Amino acid sequence: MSDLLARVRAGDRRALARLLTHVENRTPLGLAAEREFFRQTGRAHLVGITGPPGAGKSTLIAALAREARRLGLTIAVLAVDPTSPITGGAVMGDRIRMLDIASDDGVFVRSLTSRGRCGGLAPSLCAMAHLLDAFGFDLIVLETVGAGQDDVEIARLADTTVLVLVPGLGDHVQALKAGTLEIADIFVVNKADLPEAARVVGDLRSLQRLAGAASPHIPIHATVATTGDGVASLLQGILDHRTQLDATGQRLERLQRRLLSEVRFLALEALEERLDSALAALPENERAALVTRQVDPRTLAERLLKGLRLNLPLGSH
Ligand SMILES: Nc1nc2c(ncn2[C@@H]2O[C@H](COP(=O)(O)OP(=O)(O)OP(=O)(O)O)[C@@H](O)[C@H]2O)c(=O)[nH]1
Ligand SMILES: [Mg+2]
Repeated sequence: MSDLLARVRAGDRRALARLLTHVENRTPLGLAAEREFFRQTGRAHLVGITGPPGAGKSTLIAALAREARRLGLTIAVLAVDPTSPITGGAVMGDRIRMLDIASDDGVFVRSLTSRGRCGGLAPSLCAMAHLLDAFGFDLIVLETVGAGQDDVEIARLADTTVLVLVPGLGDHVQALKAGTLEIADIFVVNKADLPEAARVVGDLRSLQRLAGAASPHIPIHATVATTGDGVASLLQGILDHRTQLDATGQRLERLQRRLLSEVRFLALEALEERLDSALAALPENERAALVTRQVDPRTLAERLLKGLRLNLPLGSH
């Protein structure tokens, strides 16, 4: 089995694909690989692409991959595909297969579904991204649907977070203001071939004006992912952001924050599991005591916590 690790170390892409599955499923080999390859990470630039369902994220990433190859950069994509029939969204692999880069060794694509997964999505994404980083990809792109808090957290796992908006969201730009807009380093207004696109750009501009001079200026790129219009400039924007992070020392700051949130995800997940099994094992008389008001929830919660011994191993060493 460690043969697989050796093949990955030697740059074998098929071995990489297999090892990623081990990492995703958290098999003992996957966990061992996670620990082993971590030291070799830290070179890749992580780009999070998030936005509402059907915004064209996968199409855009495929177009970005093609541009990246033109510049000689290798690129790996981790897509959390909702495989939703409503949005007309196709899985990432299909988007890539439509392009001439499908058989290019410098492009690697993996889709994850949230269905039937073990553990949370974010820790798996982090672990898989680390492996791709260690393998040597220059860019690692994470596609997530920006709908809930989880996605905001996933977006925080990137060096550069790109928020994709599209015309036809109504007052969506306003609605997004609260959570998602703050995480963006770059705005993309995709489907710029549609008539309403200029309005979305305008909305974003006025939102920025309202936010005032104190808040960071966030570049806005208009793209047509289906034709590739504006995509070269978007890639340049992403690379410029990277340069800027390096120049201001923010890259290390973000890296530390990102790794700490990874630690938090893992610890929280283990805690939750532990708590859930303690709850499941709660004797019937204690459950009944709650209902009969002999014990209050707070006291019982304290008792549960006391009972938890927190030396939790997170997989094999
Ligand atoms: N008119 C127009 N259509 C686009 C553009 N980009 C993507 N689309 C179309 O929008 C639909 C959804 O594209 P996807 O790339 O699958 O969108 P997505 O955001 O990845 O979708 P989910 O992963 O399901 O959230 C497809 O039919 C695309 O062809 C664009 O720039 N202009
Ligand atoms: Mg998609």
